[in-house]
Amino acid sequence: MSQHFHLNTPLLESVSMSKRVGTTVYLKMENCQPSGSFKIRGIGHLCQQLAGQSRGIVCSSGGNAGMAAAYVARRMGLPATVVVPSSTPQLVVQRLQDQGAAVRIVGKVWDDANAEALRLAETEGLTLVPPFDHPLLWQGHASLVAEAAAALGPDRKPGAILLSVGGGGLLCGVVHGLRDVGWMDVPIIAMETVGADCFNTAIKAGKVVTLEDITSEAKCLGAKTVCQAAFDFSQSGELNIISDLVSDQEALKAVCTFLDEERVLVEMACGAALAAVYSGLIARLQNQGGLPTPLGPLLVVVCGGSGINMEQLDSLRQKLLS
Ligand code: PLV
Repeated sequence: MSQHFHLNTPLLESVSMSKRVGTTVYLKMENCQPSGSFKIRGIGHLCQQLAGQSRGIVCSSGGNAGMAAAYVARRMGLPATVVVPSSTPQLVVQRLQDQGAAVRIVGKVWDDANAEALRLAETEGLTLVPPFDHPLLWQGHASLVAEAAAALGPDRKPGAILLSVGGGGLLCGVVHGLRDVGWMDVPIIAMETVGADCFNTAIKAGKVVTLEDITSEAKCLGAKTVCQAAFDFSQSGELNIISDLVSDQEALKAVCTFLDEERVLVEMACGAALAAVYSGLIARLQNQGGLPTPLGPLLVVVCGGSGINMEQLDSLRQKLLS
């Protein structure tokens, strides 16, 4: 049996969120993972499958995939190189280096950093760890649904699952997890910020498209193109995926409210999902018939993120909320 790198995270009931939504809200606390986000589930699994004999790994990242890759590489005794775009906060670069990774800063957005990671994998013979587009990542991420199902018990099922979408790896993993536990009738509410909205744009266009630029401050949602598998799930008719957007301001306010009410600091990438609760989107979807009334328990994936501290939060507040 190979060892797991991820933890079985707590499933917490949020009284204040439940009051706002009018149904019980459960928080799957992926911020508690050793690397600070859910990414370690998929990346741990992928590295176990692909990097056993590797001379080192290379990962392109907005930050959190890199944190997971660096953590896993350290545990496996492998060197890790993480390529991040220049939009990545210095605190993330420092945290990656503290985790033992060599950090390269290349390009303006994740897509530029990814091109460099592909080149390094090729020229240096390193194992490529993609942040969201790989079936082994989805298989690894699926474990969060199985854990939630075990924690809820045999007779309970969510009325909906709320999560954030960057490149779509978390979404694909949750779909796999829903399939594994027989919950394909549970709708998924897939949130992005305006300006990092490759999934929503693809749905509106009826095909995968590449955004011209990332203009949102939620840099960890900032892939210009959603992975094909996530788009295909949205079109398959196998399950109900509701794609919606919040502004950067709403995502940041959600981060602040979550800190006040749950005493947990998360990134704006995570705030995008939390904002669906705080901005009244769930009720709006119910009124429009997109979600049933009454709604069963709402399962929120608190995806977490390491790219935030008080200083970063203050500067985001000054930039977006003043
Ligand atoms: N972040 C990726 C992609 O960035 C990364 O490299 O870390 N919540 C958090 C805290 C995240 O860090 C990410 C992805 C997501 C949500 C979205 O996950 P995805 O990409 O699997 O949809 C460009």
